[in-house]
Amino acid sequence: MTLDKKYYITTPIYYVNGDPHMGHVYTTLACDFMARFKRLDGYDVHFLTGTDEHGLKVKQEADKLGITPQEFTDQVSQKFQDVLPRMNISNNDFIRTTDERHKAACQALWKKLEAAGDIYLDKYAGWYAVRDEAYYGLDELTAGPDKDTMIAPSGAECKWVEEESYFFRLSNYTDKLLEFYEAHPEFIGPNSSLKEVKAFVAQEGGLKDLSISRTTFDWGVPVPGNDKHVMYVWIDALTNYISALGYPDEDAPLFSKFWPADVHMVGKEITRFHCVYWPAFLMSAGIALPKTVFANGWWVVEGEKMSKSLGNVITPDTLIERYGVDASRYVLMSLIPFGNDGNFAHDLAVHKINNDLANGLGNLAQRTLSMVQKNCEAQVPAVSAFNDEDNALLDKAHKETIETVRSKMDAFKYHEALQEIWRLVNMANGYIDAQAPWGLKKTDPERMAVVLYTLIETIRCLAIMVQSIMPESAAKILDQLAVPEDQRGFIHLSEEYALKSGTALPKPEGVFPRLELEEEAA
Ligand code: ME8
Repeated sequence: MTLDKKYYITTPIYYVNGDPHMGHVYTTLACDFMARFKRLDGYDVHFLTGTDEHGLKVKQEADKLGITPQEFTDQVSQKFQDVLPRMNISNNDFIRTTDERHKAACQALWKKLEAAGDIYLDKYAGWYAVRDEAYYGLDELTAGPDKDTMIAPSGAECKWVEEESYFFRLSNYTDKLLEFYEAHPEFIGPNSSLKEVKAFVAQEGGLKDLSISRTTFDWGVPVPGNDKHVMYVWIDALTNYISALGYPDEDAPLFSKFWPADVHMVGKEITRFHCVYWPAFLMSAGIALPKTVFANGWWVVEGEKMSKSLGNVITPDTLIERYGVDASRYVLMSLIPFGNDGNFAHDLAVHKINNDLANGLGNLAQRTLSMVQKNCEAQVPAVSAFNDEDNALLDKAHKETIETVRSKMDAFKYHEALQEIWRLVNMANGYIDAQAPWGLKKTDPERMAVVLYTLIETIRCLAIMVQSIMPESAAKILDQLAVPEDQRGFIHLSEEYALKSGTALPKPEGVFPRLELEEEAA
């Protein structure tokens, strides 16, 4: 039997109206953590990210700068692309909504919806927020600074807009969507998002038809057969998940292999688009639905919402300069339970890094490897018999930890997955203190060898498991243990691939430096 080990994961495609910041990096990193984890677990992974480049806002920004929207969007999209290697993101593709492949896919999808009888032309009048690219109902709005302006729940200013518009018959999908959520509770996570989406769809009177074209600007994908209209930015944006796989060619190698997606990772503010509109479009077009949409919560910084005006926006560079790439990755994924909102504060980050990395895993590796270097002729020590304590640690390293971690990852409980790995770090640090190998050199060198072997074998397993979150540091540790590059997958955690006595080990070097809080605060 061949296992169906393939996995398709996507980030939202980010708007090009601002520079990339910690929030964007967070969702992308959550996908990278999973993508790397699945690859190490033997899956064929396709990991997609990209930029969302159409809409009135982009046009307005470009006009302000006196450049074309295409020039503007080329510049900003490049910034999002440049961040990826800096954060060691392992995406397989980067989609831009200005790519020709994407525009063709949007038009093909549109024609499918039209052929299904779900698109009609009418007039739209309503309160529109350019910032959110969305219309709001009067019941959602509060009074603005003047009579022509209202304020959306997001804080965006809304203006009254009247235009001819194509509509999608979203009202046809109320029951179908509710039935779908009932049959597939795993479609939306976490549970708080599921509840919110269900409540929206189950609203009194059911879903209203959705305006899906604009005539007031032309920076978008033209509606097939009516150039006066460009597509609503969300129908355009959502299509990225299939255009990048070669849609409309449903036999394209990527599409036939990877669709439906295993997970669309999104911020919690855009679940409505991903869990209501997107599945309705796909149902209408007769395309399979993604398996899961998982929403991450929102970061605030030192208790405040990140904003340009407050000057508290944390950029990826700030993180990398302060903490280094791997520690930044670790801290973002371990500070808060994934799915919850969180407060990012530098003192919390420094504390976490020092505690878990410098004092935890780093210290364990450094002191063990130095002892091996000094007392075992810089070789993997010879082993005689393991006792119960050795076996308890080794069993956890070889089998038990990865089993729990795998189930936590599949439930998007990243924070608990990491906690489970650190349970093993703590157990190993407890073991080293209890066994006190430094005292055995004179009294029982054979036992010292067994203890040190048990420890470095545990460190080998730890390093294999942390590769998905801290790829560079893990590789350094695995190099220091002379683990062959083709023996670093989760399958190699088993005893069969254990370190071989007599293997020469290079001189160890510390992998996780301790950070100074005072200096950080300054
Ligand atoms: O919404 N905390 O793009 P966008 C956590 N183009 N995550 C954050 C965050 C924060 N403070 N700030 C941003 C769009 N994010 C659309 C998406 S998809 C077909 C189209 C993350 O540039 C989070 O994932 O506004 C959020 O959903 C995304 O960035 C919003 O990016």
